[in-house]
Amino acid sequence: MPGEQGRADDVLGVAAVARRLGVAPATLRSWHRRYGIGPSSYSSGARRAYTAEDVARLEAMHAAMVRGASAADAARTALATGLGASTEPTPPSGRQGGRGLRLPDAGPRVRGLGRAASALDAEAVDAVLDDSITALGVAATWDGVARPVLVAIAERWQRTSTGVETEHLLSECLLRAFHRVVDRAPVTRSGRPVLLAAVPGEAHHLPLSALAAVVAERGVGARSLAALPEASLRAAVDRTGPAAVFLWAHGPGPHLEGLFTDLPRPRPGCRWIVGGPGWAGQDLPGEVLRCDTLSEAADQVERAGTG
Ligand code: B12
Repeated sequence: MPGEQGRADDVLGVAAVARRLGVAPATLRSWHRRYGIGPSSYSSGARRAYTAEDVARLEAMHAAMVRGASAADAARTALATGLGASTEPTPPSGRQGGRGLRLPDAGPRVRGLGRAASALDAEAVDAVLDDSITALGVAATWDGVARPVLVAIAERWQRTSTGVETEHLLSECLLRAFHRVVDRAPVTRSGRPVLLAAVPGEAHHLPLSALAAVVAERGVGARSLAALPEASLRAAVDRTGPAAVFLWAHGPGPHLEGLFTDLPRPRPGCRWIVGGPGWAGQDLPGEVLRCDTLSEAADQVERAGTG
């Protein structure tokens, strides 16, 4: 059959292979440079042209990473076993999550993410996150894959005062992964906008980005604004007239209880929702709903935003 996959003279360019694997072209170039896994007949300066065999090897590497191997281990496995390579990841080399991260009983995705983040391998982190989001969705990726690693990173920092660079790298990759979801998701459900923001001065706003991505997956249009000074938060509520406002607070603060007093009250009514450990013990107005989990918050925001 003409155009059949796998013919010996079939070659693909870097963009086509990247699309097929669901990674960026830059990732493929970097795998080639770093791990020697690329087009078999390549001379410096030429365009990369991948044969079916080259693509099969890359697919084996990608599958091994997704199942928990580090990029380096996955490349070694794919190169060593040749075409038709096993997609089993190389067993972890003793460190369950990379450089002393404690991840007991974690599955391969969590360990893979821990290792990639510890190695500061942003491309591998992106690959694990994108694959997980495609397979499981944002909420399950946040709760079941990303959060365990973040918690382990924080635990290691308390134990050893090391790893802030890992925390920063993983945070940046997570923010980018969530933004990619929001960018790709069309708004399919009409209604008044919802406003997602972190409380003034709050630097920990990853859960807010996760929420924005889950809401986007559900087709609801949201304005996500991270942390705003109080006056800007008031202006944002005033100008968008939202159906719901979700406010995230990680850290506690004396300013939190009073925050609602000065916020405009949009007409028709607005659902006020808060989340995050910062709200614990705060005496909130009766109209404010507190959510403990990402899914609960997403359900509330979705209900208000579509209904
Ligand atoms: C990522 C991170 C950062 C990132 C934040 C990036 C970003 N844009 O958000 C960066 C690198 C910027 C950062 C900086 C700092 N951080 Co920090 N950081 C974290 C870390 C690892 C995760 C934060 C997070 O996203 N938590 C959410 C999830 C992962 O936590 P969780 O417990 O599983 O979540 C619970 C709930 O929040 C809820 N939940 C989870 N997700 C969602 C979503 C929704 C919508 C809802 C409703 C609920 C919900 O469910 C869980 C069960 O209760 C935490 C550790 C931690 N465990 O939280 C430290 C942590 C918050 N940071 C800490 C510190 C000290 C700092 C720094 C001062 C120093 C440092 N380590 O770099 C700076 C200060 C920044 C500042 N200017 O204030 C301390 C705070 C200690 C304290 N009590 O004050 C922590 C607790 C680490 C620790 N163990 O010491 N940090």
